[in-house]
Amino acid sequence: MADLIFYTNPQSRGRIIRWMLEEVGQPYDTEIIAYDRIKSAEYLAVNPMGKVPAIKHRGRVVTECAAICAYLADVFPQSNLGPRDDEKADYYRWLFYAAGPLEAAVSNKAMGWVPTPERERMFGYGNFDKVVAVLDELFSLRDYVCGDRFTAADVYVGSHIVFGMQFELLPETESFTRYRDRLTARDAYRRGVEMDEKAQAEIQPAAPQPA
Ligand SMILES: N[C@@H](CCC(=O)N[C@@H](CS)C(=O)NCC(=O)O)C(=O)O
Repeated sequence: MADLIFYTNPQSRGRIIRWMLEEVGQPYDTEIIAYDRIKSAEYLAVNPMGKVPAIKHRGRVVTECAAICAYLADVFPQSNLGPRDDEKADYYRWLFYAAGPLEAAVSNKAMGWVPTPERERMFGYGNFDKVVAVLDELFSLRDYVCGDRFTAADVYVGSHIVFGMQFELLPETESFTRYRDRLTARDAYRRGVEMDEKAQAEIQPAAPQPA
């Protein structure tokens, strides 16, 4: 048994962590949590939020995709996915920006909750268009979050861009499209997608075809 356990459901944000784990390249065991088991006492003992993903490493649990990405980059420095000193400002800035303002802006927009201009100051993201414009400018100026090198911040920020475009929650700007194509061409990304598709097929075998 590996000392790293990955709790996930293939149709969840666990796809972010699957990708990260494949980038890291260390052995891990996967425990698929079906949605009808997600609030079981057994899984609540791992994550009291009853949400996936989570990891357990050497007996310690980490939840929250952004934290898991940063943690894995940290504890496996040989993966070279953590920030160098001169990359730390961008790395932490955009990692937290994606976990806070970006995630809130996208999910509020998806629900149709748009703050009035007078209320924007209360919302950490201001308004959705501003969030998109800031990120669009960032990726017009650089290939990766920290400049010219892929880091764990790209797994997390990039997942928001890739899945946001896939679910039509973010616009297909030129810079987002280039960034998405660069990320989804990575071997680890592709392996992760294949593994999750296989896991999904095992949970939900294809319906028999009519004769
Ligand atoms: N803030 C968490 C969000 C996790 C989350 O919302 N996971 C969803 C799947 S994408 C979930 O487990 N939903 C099941 C439920 O809430 O019952 C993270 O970044 O990991």
